[in-house]
Amino acid sequence: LTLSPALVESLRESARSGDVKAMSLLGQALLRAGSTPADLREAEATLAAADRAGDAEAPAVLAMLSATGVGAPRDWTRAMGLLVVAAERGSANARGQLQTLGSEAVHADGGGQDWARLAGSLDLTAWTQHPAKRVLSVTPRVATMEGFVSPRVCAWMIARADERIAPAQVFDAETGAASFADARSNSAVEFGFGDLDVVQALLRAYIALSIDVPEGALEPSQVLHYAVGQSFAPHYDFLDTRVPGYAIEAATNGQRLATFLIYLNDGFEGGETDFPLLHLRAKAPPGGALYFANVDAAGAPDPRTLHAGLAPTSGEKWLLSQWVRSRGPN
Ligand SMILES: O=C(O)CCC(=O)C(=O)O
Repeated sequence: LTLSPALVESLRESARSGDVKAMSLLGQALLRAGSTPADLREAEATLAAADRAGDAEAPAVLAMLSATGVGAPRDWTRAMGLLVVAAERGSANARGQLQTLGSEAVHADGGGQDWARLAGSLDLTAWTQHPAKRVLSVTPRVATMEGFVSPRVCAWMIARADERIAPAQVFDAETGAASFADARSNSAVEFGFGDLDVVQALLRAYIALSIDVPEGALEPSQVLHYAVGQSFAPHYDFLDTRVPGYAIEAATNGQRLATFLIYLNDGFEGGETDFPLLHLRAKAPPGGALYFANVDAAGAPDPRTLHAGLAPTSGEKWLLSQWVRSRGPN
């Protein structure tokens, strides 16, 4: 939901005159890219007013704020409680999140529409334990983690991405702009702050924990889609600091230390992540993660990390791609 300034202003007018839907939409629009601290405060106040007036979506957005810890300390219990309120008022999004996060035992027991029960069954301990890793290469570090997330989380991420996927772009160091290139024939969607939800907040926290980096070092997550024949040609994820544009980017937002991939589906052939210089081709079952360092022990770009997303030869491939910086933005 990205709106022009004129539309935001007209929503503000309607919200002032007590239009609850306008309050909720205004709150959501204010959380989109480029929001200032003042936008955030206005969004919170507007969403809280919409929530008090019984809006179904506002509590789901407030749940996201609680889950990300933006504006107030992170509070998972409050976030889940707000999702239950939204679900009970009919929010399909909140219902989907609770079904994604609830335990399989509750689903098996017929509790798949029991919002409070689903919320209560969230196993927070499982999201805060380091997953087991299998090291495929020591230097540069390449490792897999089986069953990193559940099939329900994979399905949720595919559905969120499928709503607005578009051809992938590459970052141009000369102009600093994103552009389309033959090197990437696949599609991609990036999840900015306003696109987040409780499921994604948990996922991002878990990724950061599993590789021992602060959450602030995670770039916006992306979901990639490859149809048969589509690929991401061999490339590096580190910022080559010999190129002035990348040096500025690395100095501003940190070097891209690592790449964390989650395979979201199966039913495709080919489509491995290929490391030609390491003679390694990796692919994980759905929910499995593949993680690799892009820099050496001294933090310098490691050219051995050259890698490609190979084209599926049948089926389609969905992948979550998480680039990790050396620190949060300056
Ligand atoms: O699709 C793949 O397997 C690789 C993705 C990739 O290269 C990246 O996200 O940097």
